[in-house]
Amino acid sequence: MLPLVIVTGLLAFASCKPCDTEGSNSELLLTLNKNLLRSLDTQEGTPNPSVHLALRLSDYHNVVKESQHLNRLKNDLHNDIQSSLSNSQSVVGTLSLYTLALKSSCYDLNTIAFTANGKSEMLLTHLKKQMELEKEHINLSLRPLTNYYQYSLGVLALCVSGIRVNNHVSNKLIKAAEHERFRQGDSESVDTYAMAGMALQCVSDSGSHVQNAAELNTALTKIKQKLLAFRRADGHIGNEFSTGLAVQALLAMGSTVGECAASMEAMRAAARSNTYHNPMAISQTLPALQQKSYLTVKSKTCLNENDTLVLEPTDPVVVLSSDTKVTVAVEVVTASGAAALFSVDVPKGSSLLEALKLLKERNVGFTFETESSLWGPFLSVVNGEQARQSDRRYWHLSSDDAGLSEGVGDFKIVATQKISIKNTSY
Ligand code: B12
Repeated sequence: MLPLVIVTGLLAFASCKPCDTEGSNSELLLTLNKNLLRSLDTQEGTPNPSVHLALRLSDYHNVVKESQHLNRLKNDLHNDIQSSLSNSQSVVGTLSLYTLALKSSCYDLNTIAFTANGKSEMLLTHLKKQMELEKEHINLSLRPLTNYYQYSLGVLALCVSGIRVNNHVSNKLIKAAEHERFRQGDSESVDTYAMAGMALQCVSDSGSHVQNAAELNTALTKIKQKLLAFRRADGHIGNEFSTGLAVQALLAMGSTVGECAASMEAMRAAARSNTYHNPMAISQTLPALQQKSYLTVKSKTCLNENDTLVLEPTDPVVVLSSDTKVTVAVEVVTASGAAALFSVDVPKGSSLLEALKLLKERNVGFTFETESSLWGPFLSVVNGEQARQSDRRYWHLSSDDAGLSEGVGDFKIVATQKISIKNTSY
């Protein structure tokens, strides 16, 4: 009898192995999904449209929390965009994410309006106008007012909302892809290739771009080749934070899930090691892991949704600061090239932001300011010098000559090291 039990047990174990992997994968996705949902309650400031979009694209929902968040977007984010529009600031990226978020909740976009120059017009009319301004700027300087990532978001948002994108507008994106103008700082921007790929695929699917169909196809092929060429040995495309968008784009452009398997596994491995703790990072990765892309918004019906996503109460996390101290040397290089070096001891595991705060408190001549953004605090002023995005400058963060792949809020100091903060043009 005993051998039979053992054989049966072994068989059960063997046959369950593949489903075990699937089981642990779906558990991982559920954890990411819950973390994203939890971020709605914990994140301060303006509600995040990218988080909303990812929650809405997910297979599992908490309909009550999602509709409460939709209301917050319609109030708080809406007011933010309205005041930027009133100050004639370019908001094409935020406006596009807001559009995608509303559309992902199947909200009637025709009921949303903004006022500018004393005139109230519909959201999509504003988006179209903003895109025209961006396009004019490209005519003048080969660059949009904002960047090609936001320009792509604009094309995507108009397209998934069923608006025919002006040929001149999409042509600028086609040309930029052709001439490899998608850059972030001094390197190519994988995220931008991905967003442009999704935008142009939508335009291609809509069939409205008959005039230049051949050029559109060439651009799509080029973007796909580029994304595949950015693949690293570990499966990530670009870095850990661009892989989600890159996989979304590849799926949208017709790659099979099998072709993206290595990148999917790379993202799962990164998720297991808690790389995606920033809600923004989860929001760009989770759709890809669930084999979706932002293009899915176009056909979203919001019917028969699985409303089973619930948050278990969590014990309050007590973060004990480490007794071990590490030293951070902070080098500041201003626009004129003048360098200054500061140093501070911090508990191991502190964020760079915490280290900079400690340094500031010591009154040794180091000061800094941050601006809030969807990704968290963006370092904008150091020692009184502002690196203005309007002048196409920013404070670039690096360690040992390699650019940090996270900002000041997320980057953790785990060993004694030197961080360079350099006023750089892009
Ligand atoms: C364009 C871009 C930039 C431009 C933005 C200016 C411009 N007008 O073009 C510049 C070159 C300044 C830039 C800088 C940096 N960036 Co950047 N950037 C992007 C990109 C491609 C698009 C951002 C965007 O327009 N979003 C759309 C709008 C609607 O959202 P938004 O939040 O309002 O956008 C603003 C902020 O996101 C802010 N911003 C841009 N990058 C970063 C990075 C961090 C950490 C923060 C807090 C804010 C921030 O600038 C945007 C425009 O005003 C994203 C790609 C992505 N997947 O999101 C990477 C991305 C956000 N950047 C990234 C990084 C790492 C940086 C740097 C830290 C690089 C470095 N080593 O110095 C610095 C920020 C340093 C600082 N001073 O705090 C990572 C963030 C990953 C993470 N886990 O935090 C991303 C995801 C790229 C990647 N795959 O690695 N970036």
